[in-house]
Amino acid sequence: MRHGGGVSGTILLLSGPNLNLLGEREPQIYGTTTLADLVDIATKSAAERGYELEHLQSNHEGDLVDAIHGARNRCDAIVINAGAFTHYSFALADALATFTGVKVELHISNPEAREHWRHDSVISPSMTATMAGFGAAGYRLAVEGAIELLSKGLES
Ligand code: CA2
Repeated sequence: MRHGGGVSGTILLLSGPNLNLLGEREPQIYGTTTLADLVDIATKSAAERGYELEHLQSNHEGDLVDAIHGARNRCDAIVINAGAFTHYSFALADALATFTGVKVELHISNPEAREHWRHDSVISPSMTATMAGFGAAGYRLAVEGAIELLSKGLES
């Protein structure tokens, strides 16, 4: 989607349940960075490449579904850390399947290297790409990767 004012497009960053508590607990897994810091990293990564970034965090599945619907035909890419919804939300998987832009699944940790129940992502089949295990840097890399895919016309 082309935007006015010299902006190349819009990326929607979505954060799922409990991510609002980042920086407060489990620093050995998730680091000491807060969600506000991560959003800042992603916003700067997008701005450096001419994109604007919107962010929504919610602990409620339906809010995230509504945000995905609202991004259809409006945003160019979705970067989503769906938190634990990654592992069981078929509603998010279905919603993401309706979004035809670039979709990047993002995780701070590497779920594949953790408990067995984290190994399955039910949203992955709806996604263009996955970025996992890079900690806070993943927020920069996921945005960079989404824009790289957009530049190659690799929307799904
Ligand atoms: O590594 C990731 O980014 C995850 O998506 C984080 C989710 C987890 O359920 C996924 O398996 C992997 C959980 C986020 C919980 O965030 C917390 C924040 C502060 C303290 C405790 C948990």
